[in-house]
Amino acid sequence: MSAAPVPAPPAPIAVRAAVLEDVGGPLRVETVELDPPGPGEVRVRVAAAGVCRSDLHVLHGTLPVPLPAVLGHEGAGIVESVGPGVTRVRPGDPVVFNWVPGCGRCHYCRIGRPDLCDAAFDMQVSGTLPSGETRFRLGGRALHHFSGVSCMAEATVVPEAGVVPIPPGIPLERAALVGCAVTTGYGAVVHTAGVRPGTSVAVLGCGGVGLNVIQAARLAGAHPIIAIDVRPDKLALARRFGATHTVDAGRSEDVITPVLELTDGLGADYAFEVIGRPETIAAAYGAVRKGGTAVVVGVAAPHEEVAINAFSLPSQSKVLTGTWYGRSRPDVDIPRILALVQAGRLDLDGLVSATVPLDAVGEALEALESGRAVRTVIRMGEAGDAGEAGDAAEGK
Ligand code: COD
Ligand code: ZN
Repeated sequence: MSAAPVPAPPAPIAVRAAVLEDVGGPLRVETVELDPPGPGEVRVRVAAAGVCRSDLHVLHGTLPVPLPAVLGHEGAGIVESVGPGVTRVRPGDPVVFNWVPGCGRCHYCRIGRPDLCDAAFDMQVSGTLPSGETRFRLGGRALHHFSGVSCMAEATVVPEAGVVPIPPGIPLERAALVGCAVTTGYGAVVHTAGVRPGTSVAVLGCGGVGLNVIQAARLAGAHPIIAIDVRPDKLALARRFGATHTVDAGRSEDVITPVLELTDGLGADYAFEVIGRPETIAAAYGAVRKGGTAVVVGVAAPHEEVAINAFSLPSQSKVLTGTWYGRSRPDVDIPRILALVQAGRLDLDGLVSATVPLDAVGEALEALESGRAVRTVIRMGEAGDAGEAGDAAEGK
């Protein structure tokens, strides 16, 4: 009598991926091994990845994560295979990546705050999947995952909760941006601040995320919407996304006085800091009226502190709060945002500065760093179509 044959374990596949070995770079595109998905995991053929400033923060070490790692946390693709126990998606499903995959079991998930999920946070810190394992290898060495996504690669393995299924037919090169920039900006306005029609909004920092704060504020009916940036080209873009007034912070460091002037001397009802610097966080707090709300979207380096006048806390009763991934519920928000895009209420096309192949990821990060690019989209598996990363918004 012979034992039943044991099926051979599925073989890893070879994929090209953007690998960061050390802080400071270089970020190299390498051919790496990718294991099949384990229990509760999904392998996704990546269609497109957006280049976000947080990837740049990892490169510079201001967002410390375990290295070496495959970067990328904003993207979309098609499910290729699923591991044991996966029920929410099937091979062939189009998905957007969710970089805060709530575990559904911790205190924060149970109270309806998956944005604060302990397991998702631990996963980001450990650079692994929730199992504690990694699925990428280079030359026999394990590579870490970034935010459980690592989508600057032709394919990746993520936890089941790290993908949100989306309706078929939506261009994945645009849906990719909903994985971070759009959901973060929209959520900051809709969930964290709860902006009401007719209220005033100031936005400090009009990059990929800040422009989405602006267009969500427009959607919420805010007026005025005051855009503040050091770059005139970003301010021009901000107007296209719904800003009614602009303040050039490159001309004067004092951005509070212009906000007061535009709000009858009161200050804005809401201010959003979308840069990640102590000075601009303090300016956002200073730019809101008594009882108003300042929302910090940007993440400063871990050692930095913000000075807030102690007397103002009780006497002006302002709310100073933060938002992580726009305090969103990605399963609900991502399909909702895509429906708004399809209805013409939110703009994704105007965010895209260029579309490039994976090999141009280094140039795309440089274009973001220099301020030339808003979002560069990396199209996997084929040549890009828009020349140099950092050109003006495509077709605009
Ligand atoms: N005053 C006004 N504007 C400024 C100033 C200043 N002193 N300094 C820079 N700016 C402008 C820049 O000109 C630019 O337009 C904008 O601020 C920043 O935009 P981007 O496009 O460079 O950056 P985004 O929009 O891609 O990202 C912004 C974040 C704040 C989200 C990001 O930098 C961040 O803090 N990331 C860490 C948080 C995190 O991990 N998030 C997870 C995924 S995003
Ligand atoms: Zn991001």
